[in-house]
Amino acid sequence: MKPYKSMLVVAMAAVAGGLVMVNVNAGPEQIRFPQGFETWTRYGDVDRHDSKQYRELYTSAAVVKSVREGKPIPDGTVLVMAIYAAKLDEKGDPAKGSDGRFVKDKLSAVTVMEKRAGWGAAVPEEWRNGDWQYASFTPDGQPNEKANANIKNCFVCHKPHEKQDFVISLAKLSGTFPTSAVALKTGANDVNIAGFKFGPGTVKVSAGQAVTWTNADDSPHQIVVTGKPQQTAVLLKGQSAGIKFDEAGTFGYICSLHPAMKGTVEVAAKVAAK
Ligand code: HEC
Ligand SMILES: [Cu+2]
Repeated sequence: MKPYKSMLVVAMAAVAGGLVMVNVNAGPEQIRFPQGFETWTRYGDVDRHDSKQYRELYTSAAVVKSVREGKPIPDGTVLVMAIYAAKLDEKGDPAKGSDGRFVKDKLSAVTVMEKRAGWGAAVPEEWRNGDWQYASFTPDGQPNEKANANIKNCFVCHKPHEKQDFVISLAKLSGTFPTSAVALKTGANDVNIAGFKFGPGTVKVSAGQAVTWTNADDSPHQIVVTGKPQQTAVLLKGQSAGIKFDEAGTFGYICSLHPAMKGTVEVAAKVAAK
């Protein structure tokens, strides 16, 4: 049994046995609902084309100040992501406001990450995120039991962002997020990622050539070739990366962060040199 699970079981057994509940410091139950988060500092927002959501990111003014001064994210930091449904147009696509951004509809969830010295110890090392813990709440501030029962998913998805202390929106927090639009690339082996879509959806190359992906979205993306141990790093806005295809064939790929994003690479056999 995984240590993380077993601690929960011990806690439940303690309750069942009528013993005094001890704080096992194990998981989402340690994180309190961030009451009044709407009045905290909003350091960013995200249009999610894939899930037709609009998200707002909040933390304390002190954390924003400290990170903008180049300091590490402090102990005790609470990051809140409020997830709203996006307003939809007649076609069912997210409507855009006068600023070109999604328009928020109803609040659907409040997710939180909180960092406290020692909290990481209860999390199995394979998916530990430093001293961060995660929790999800319903719009009325109750623990989202279903999401919290699968809390490992939060850790696993944030884990590739280890180099930025597991905070995916760190560039927004630190005020270094690029605000200008990314120039789309037009080479034969180029694929642009814009609006959570790969363009072109099918790219044709010859064996031995590389395909280069460029991320023009605010959200990060990561290419993973299906059934192969080939993937790019997580690409932040404006970043590019290539994958070389040595064998002829048709290869599917997805974005590991948004698995509904799919594309295809058609690799033709190498043409013999004339
Ligand atoms: C499928 C991958 C994925 C999973 C699973 C996931 N997240 Fe995230 N999370 C993201 C991405 C990507 C962002 C950046 C904002 C965006 O693009 O929507 C993010 C941002 C956040 C933020 C804002 C701070 C930051 O890191 O940028 C919080 C808080 C957060 N997630 C909490 C959670 C919680 C709690 C869970 C589990 C209930 C969870 N996340 C599960 C991908 C994921
Ligand atoms: Cu993606």
